[in-house]
Amino acid sequence: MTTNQALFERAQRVIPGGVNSPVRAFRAVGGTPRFIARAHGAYMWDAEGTRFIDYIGSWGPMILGHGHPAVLEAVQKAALDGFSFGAPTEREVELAEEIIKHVPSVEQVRLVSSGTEAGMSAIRLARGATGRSKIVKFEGCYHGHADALLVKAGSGLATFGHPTSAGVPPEVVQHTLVLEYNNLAQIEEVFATQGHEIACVMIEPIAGNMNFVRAQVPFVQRIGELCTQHGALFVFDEVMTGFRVALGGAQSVYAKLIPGFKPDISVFGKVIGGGMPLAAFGTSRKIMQHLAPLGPVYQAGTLSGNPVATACGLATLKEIAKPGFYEALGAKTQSLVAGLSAAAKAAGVPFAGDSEGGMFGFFFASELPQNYNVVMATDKERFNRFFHGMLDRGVYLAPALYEAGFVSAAHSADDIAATVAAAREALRSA
Ligand code: KE4
Repeated sequence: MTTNQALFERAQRVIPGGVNSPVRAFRAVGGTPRFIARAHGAYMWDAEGTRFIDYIGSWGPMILGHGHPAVLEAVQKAALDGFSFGAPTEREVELAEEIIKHVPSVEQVRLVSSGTEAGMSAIRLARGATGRSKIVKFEGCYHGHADALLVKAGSGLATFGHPTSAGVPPEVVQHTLVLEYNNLAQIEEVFATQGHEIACVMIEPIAGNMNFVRAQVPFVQRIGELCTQHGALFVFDEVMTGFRVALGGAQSVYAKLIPGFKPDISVFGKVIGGGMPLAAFGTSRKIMQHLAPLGPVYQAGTLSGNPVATACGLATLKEIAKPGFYEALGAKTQSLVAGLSAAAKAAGVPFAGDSEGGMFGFFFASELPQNYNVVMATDKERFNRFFHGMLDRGVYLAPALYEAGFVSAAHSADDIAATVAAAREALRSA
């Protein structure tokens, strides 16, 4: 039997770092990545036959668990009818209708193949629709690897960002302002001085790329007000939170707390593809009039709205739209976080956790961080020891301090109990 280590060595000879996406290489936590052979329900099995309770869920898409029968059937049937046509299909329309049905702020969507593509296109659309170049993002939020979004905060508040990646020329990020998440004073100042030049503000409403940090309600409300006041567009990156934290995404959570709240543009991915390459961006019909082939903002994709991927996404959305789905998923996720918290308390370890719907996060810290710097100041070494202690006990958590975790409908109460039991042992010995 080929071991994970042997596969990793072989992979590194032909794929940079042995992976097709950096976080999979376990570099943040150390050790050898597990090469997954198969998955079903709440579980994954690696190349050595070891079973793991899966809290990655492909980084969010697998909200039903792996191999849901209705999804599997839909994909198999669609595949028999053809993989890709490069022409419109009815199912793309059905999926667009289903997304729009659950997200009142969206009147039209464009389907694409990845969250990066969706976020990049949303930015281009915001710039084209407003005729402005400047964009605002927040430290710790990840919106995919489009050049203009690989930026860290500049030296001063109103100065422009610096690239976080080699290969991104400084002039490409010169229009990107990076502010501190949950910092009201900074967003007020930037709009006071540059509001008329800002095309959009892009945010992860619950930042799963900082593990789990909620945008505070007054912060979200104020950004919405300032965008409206200055003619900028508020972009909600719901690639991770969309259809994951609630059927209407994080925006439906905030709409309950901020009367009449709606983002201008929404970005989706992950769950809407059900594990296949599919993402989307949506907004009002008025703003979408700027997009090709109607308007001058170009955007395209060979596999956009792919017939097999749309079958996977549509079957997934049909299942999660069923009554009680999110109530059950949310309660299960809360029980997991409560169990981990109790285990940490029993071990005398500082712990702060949170969850919304099927998304959760936790920190080895006494309280929940509110921004990137505080997240990165939490106990990383303990996190890494805990990660490996859990992995050794058959529980696969996110292999990085700054990543969120995901529970699926397939996780049973026994799986949650087994996870908490493993945590008690791992925390005692770490
Ligand atoms: P993709 O291009 O990876 O499909 O989506 C980019 C993206 C955009 N916006 C948000 C909020 C996201 O979380 C992501 C991707 N999330 C990461 C997990 N932190 C995907 C995992 C990976 O990079 O391998």
